[in-house]
Amino acid sequence: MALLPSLLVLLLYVGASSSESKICEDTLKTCSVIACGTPGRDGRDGLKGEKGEPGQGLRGLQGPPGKLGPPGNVGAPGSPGLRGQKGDRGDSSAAEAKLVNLETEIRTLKSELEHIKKLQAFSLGKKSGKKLFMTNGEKMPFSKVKALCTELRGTVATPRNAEENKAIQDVAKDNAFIGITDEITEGQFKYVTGGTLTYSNWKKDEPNNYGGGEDCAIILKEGIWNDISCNTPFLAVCEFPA
Ligand code: MAN
Ligand code: CA
Repeated sequence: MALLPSLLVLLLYVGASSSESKICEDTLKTCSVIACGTPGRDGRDGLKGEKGEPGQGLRGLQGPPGKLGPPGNVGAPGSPGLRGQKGDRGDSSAAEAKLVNLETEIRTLKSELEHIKKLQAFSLGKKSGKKLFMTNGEKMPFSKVKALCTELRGTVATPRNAEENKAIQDVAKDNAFIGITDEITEGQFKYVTGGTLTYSNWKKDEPNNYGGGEDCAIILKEGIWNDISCNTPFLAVCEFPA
């Protein structure tokens, strides 16, 4: 681009002095500016031209891979792993020592309990293989007798034969409730623990359901039975298994 003004100047100059053109035609090629007359000094370098079009040569080969990039960000935590196996048992020697002590203590207590039971049975005149009948000497309605004997893990004294009848008579020494009633079906006495009577020792003309309200029974001092009101208080006698 900067060449253009220089060329224009040159052309103007050629047109203006045709007489000297021949000389200059030759001179322009080889001679100095001074030989041609009055040309000015060279102008300054022009501005840099625009980038030219790419050349027509073959494209070069692909270069080697670039350098390794920077490391990426830290990823999210993974899911929890599987549960590990159960660990070994701890030291059980202390627990085993305690167990041995407890076993010794239980043996001692059992032995002492058996001894106490024997002493109690002896003091009560209890015969081996026979039921134990006991009274606290209190009189109360039949429902209370049942509740008291149950609380003591026993049942209401119930004579199942002449021998037991005598044993209860001896313990009571007074009129005492026995474990039979006809509360379910009038006139049909049954054991309160269940079942129909297999032994009885009624007084003559009893049970008579006197006044229409005698569903319980007592053993009289004489050992014979009478039906009576369940609400009248009589001695409580309980029985415990043989
Ligand atoms: C008399 C008899 C018995 C009855 C009582 C009630 O002793 O009639 O049968 O149970 O009275 O007190
Ligand atoms: Ca009666």
